[in-house]
Amino acid sequence: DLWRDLAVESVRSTIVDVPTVRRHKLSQTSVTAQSYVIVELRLANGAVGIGEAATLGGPRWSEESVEAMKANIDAYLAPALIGLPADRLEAAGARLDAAARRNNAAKAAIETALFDAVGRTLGVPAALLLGGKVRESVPVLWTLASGDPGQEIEEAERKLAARLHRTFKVKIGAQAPEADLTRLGRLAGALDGRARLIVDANQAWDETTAVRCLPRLAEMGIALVEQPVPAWNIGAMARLRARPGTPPLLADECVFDAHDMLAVAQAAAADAVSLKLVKHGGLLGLRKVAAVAEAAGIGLYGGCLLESSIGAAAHLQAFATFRELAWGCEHFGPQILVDDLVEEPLRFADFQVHLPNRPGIGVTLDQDKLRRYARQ
Ligand code: MUC
Ligand code: MG
Repeated sequence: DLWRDLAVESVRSTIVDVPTVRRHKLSQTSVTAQSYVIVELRLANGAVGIGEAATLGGPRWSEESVEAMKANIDAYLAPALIGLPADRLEAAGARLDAAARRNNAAKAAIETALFDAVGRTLGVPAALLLGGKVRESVPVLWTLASGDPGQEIEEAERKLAARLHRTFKVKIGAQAPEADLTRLGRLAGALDGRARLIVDANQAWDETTAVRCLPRLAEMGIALVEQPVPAWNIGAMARLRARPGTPPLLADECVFDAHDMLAVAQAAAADAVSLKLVKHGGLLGLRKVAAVAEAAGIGLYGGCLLESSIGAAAHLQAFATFRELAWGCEHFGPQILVDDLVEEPLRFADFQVHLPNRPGIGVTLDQDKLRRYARQ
C-alpha cells in the first residue's frame, strides 16, 4: 500500500563546500565557495528526502553557519523528528520549534527533506502539497557582484546573448556610495534598453545616505532597491518609501518570520518582500510570510542565498504555487557554482528557470558529488 510506514527513521547532515566560478562580493562578506548543509532524511518505507541549508561567508549574512547548523541538527532537531510520520508537516514544524529557537535555515533543510520524502512516497511534486502549480517556470535574474564594472558588463552581455537572464541585480555597499553610483551609471548606460537593473545594498547605508542616493538610483532607472538600510530600521524604510523619487523598496534581511512581515506591512515599509527558505524556516513558513504580504498588497520576490539545484528546486516548488509572483526569482545559484550536487541540474532557458517534472522537490542528490565536496 502507498502509505506503508512514513515514520522518520534517520536524518543525516553533511557540510559541503562548492567553489564559485568567480568571487561574489556583497556589503557584509565576499565568497569564493558556497557552504551548505545537505540533509538526507530516510523514512521507514525506504524513501529518502533531501534538503539544503545555504549560508553566505559563514555567519555573516545571518547568524547561522554550517558548523552551527550541523551541530544543532544532529543534537536537537533530528532527534525531535525520529518516529514522527513524515506527512505531519505542520506538527513536524512545531516539534522543531520546540527543540530549538530560530535556526531557521537548519529547520528549512529538514522540512524540505520531509516534503521531498513524502512527495517521493506519493509520487507527486512538493508543489502539490503546497496548493498545486500555477506555473511551470519562473523568470530568473542574475547577480553582478565582482565589483569591477568592466567585468560586470561583459558578464551581463554573455548572459543576455545566451538568453539566460535579462534582469540583473547589482550588489552595492562594499564600497563608498559615490563609487557605487559611478559603477551603476556605467552599467545602466551599457545595458540601457536591453536589461532591467535592480540593486541590493545588504543594509549598508544609513538613512541620510539613502535619502541622498535613492533618487539618483531612480533617475538611472533602477527598478527595485533591496534592503538599503539596516534590518532593524523599519521606520527608515517607511520614511524613505514615503519620499517622492524613491524607487520601489524590497525587504530582505528585515523579514524572517510572519511576525516580521506583519510589522513591515503595518509600517508600510516595503513594496515587495524577498522570500527565502533560510529566513522563513521552511516551505510552510515561506507560504505564511507570503500570505501576510499578499494581504497587505506587498509584491512577492523569489529570493535566494546562492543555493545549489537542491535548495533552488525546493524554492521553485513554492514559487510555482503563487497566483502572482510579481518580481520573478533570483535562483541563479546553480549557475554560479563550478559544479552542481544533483544528477540532473535545473534547466535555465529563455530567461526562465524551469520546474523539474519529478516527485518531491524534483532533483536527486548525486552521491559522488556529495563525497567530492563534503568537508573532511
Ligand atoms: C541577498 O542578500 O539577497 C542573493 C543573491 C545574491 O547575490 O546575494 C544573495 C543574498
Ligand atoms: Mg538581499
